[in-house]
Amino acid sequence: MTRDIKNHLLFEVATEVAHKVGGIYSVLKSKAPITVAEYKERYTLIGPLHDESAAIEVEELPVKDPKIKAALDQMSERGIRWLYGRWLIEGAPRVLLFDIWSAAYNLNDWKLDMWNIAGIPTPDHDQETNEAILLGYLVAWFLGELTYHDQERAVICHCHEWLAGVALPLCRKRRIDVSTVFTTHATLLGRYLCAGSTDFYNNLSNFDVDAEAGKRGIYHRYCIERSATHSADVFTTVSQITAYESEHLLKRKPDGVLPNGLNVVKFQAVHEFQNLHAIKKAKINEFVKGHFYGHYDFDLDNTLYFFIAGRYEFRNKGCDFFIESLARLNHRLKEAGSKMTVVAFIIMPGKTHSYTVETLKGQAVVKQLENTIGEVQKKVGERLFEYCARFPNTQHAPGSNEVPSIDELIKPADRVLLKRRIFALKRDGLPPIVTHNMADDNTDPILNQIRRVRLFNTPEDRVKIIFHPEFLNANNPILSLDYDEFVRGCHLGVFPSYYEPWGYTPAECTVMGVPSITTNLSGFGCYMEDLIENTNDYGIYIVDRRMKAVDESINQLCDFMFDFAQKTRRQRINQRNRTERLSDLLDWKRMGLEYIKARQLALKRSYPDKFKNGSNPFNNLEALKLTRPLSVPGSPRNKGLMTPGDLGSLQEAQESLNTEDYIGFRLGLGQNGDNEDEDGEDSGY
Ligand code: G6P
Ligand code: 1S3
Repeated sequence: MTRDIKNHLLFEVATEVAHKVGGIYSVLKSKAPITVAEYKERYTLIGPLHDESAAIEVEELPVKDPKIKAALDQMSERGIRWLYGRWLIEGAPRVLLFDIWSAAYNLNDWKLDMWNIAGIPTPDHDQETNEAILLGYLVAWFLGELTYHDQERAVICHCHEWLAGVALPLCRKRRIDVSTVFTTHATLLGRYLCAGSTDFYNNLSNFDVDAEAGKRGIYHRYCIERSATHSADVFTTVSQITAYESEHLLKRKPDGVLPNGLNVVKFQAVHEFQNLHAIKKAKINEFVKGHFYGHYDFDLDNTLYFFIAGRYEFRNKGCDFFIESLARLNHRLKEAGSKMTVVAFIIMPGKTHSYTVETLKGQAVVKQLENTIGEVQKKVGERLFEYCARFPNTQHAPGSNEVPSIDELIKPADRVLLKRRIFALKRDGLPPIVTHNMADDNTDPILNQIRRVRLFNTPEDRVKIIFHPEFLNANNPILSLDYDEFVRGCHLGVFPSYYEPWGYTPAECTVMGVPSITTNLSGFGCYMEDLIENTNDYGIYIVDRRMKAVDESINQLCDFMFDFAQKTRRQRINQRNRTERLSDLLDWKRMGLEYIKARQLALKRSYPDKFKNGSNPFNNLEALKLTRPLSVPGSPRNKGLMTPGDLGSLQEAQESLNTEDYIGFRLGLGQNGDNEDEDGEDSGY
């Protein structure tokens, strides 16, 4: 069938549309502005309806497009409930959310169909799989109706992750006239195998994938993931390392890599992010004073805040490495007689009951002290004024213009009050490691490792630990900061992941000008290593977890942290400036290019005639061109011209789409030379 390729419709399907669970939400949300700029109303995100999040995130709108409306009306007639509207985020993309449970009456038939058409078994008890099936069948149903009602425009369906991938084998089996892309953000088996004690990367080509999936009770899920991978016109993943993993575990070499970007917001004044660091750090200081009450014997001017954050996957996210290397860092700082204190935060949501009484008390006693001091200060001020202003002190007689003694200003009653507050700061035990009552305190892997390495926040320790087993939120009573505010206030993010297909955490640090440590097993780490020489200079430290033995890698991580702790304030400020300059490299304006290539390749594979003899419906690229980022990146030395996701056959699409033409800028070869000397003068911010 001939369809209009150039004005095609784009649907992106995921379970995290207007519903935050993890990284895919960040991908879709941050990418929305550039995709809407390109597609306007031809772009719709599809996902399952979650009433609570939709109520906050989505504004309902009438369906204007008559063809989409016709398709949805057909489904409504058969009892399907859906919500169409505008996602209330930057770019305001259209969303179509299906109430998957309104289709539950079909579940058994659809499961049987899955078995008949694809040989995929689906056990009853797996709720997540049932939901994936309902969503997949609804999406395929919708696309079938749409392509029947709209025979003019081509349609691209881009599915993210196995949970949203069931529609892909259905589209293929039913010969629905759509072009498809499947992006996996992690493989099921990869996540499971890495979480165990497998030597994953050295054995990638040897795993008996079916048996491994079977042993872990995820065979049916794995089948869905694999069928989505093989049915899509174009198969992609988020990094080279996950591409390699996918090739072995999912048995298809990805056509390309679609790395994750961020919606980089530039401040009017370049130094604004440095000011923000100081403001947010002051808020963390407040919390620290409360947390360590009674043991607050270190100088906050010589204190560094390090942190790890993310989904609580102890080994995959490298929390085991972090704690072990902190213990080694503690030892080295003590040995070196360092005056620095490192407060290391672990922000990973675990099962908890509530904040501990000790945690709440710490903030309360410090607050009380602050209030009392405020009252005394006021009284002292009044007394001082009275004394100085009154006759005869204003006369120039000998001895009459003296300032009052401290005892005249702070009266016995004030002293009693202050003493009471100071006594309230006495505590028997050490400052706590964890801020919450954990549901499984005895078996919690993080707590157990902290116990093993004996980092108990003693006064001698130069490294203190605070485990906050809940995501941060400005409305929390204790550490009342949103995550990004907290990151800004910290000095170093530490993410020594073992399994990390991309890794938004270090990328987010980078765009906020906060140095971070990552590994060469994370998509982000490999991407930066490929792009920049001497990443350390730019505050991107990459631990080698590929070629080094475990002990060596932990030492390397410890070295990075130790060296960082030796830096002067000026050196830290300079390094933050450099880190922040890398942010353009992570902007969707650059990364989004790979999505465009993937879509063009999908169209080319579905409609080869339209691209015959080098012709290309997208030749007039003017309409697609994105604006050049406002500032050119600083000094990263490009290791050679490449696009963010260069790999495999996505190059097919490059005959018609060239990075230079499209994005209009090169990595800062020879531009904006970075002459900052580590010890040189900083510009004052
Ligand atoms: C920012 C502020 C400076 C402040 C510095 C503290 O750069 O603009 O005024 O002195 O942060 O840096 P530090 O690394 O010690 O937290
Ligand atoms: C996945 O989320 P995760 O933290 O489970 O997808 C993210 C978005 O692509 C990615 O950044 C991350 O590495 C993956 O692991």
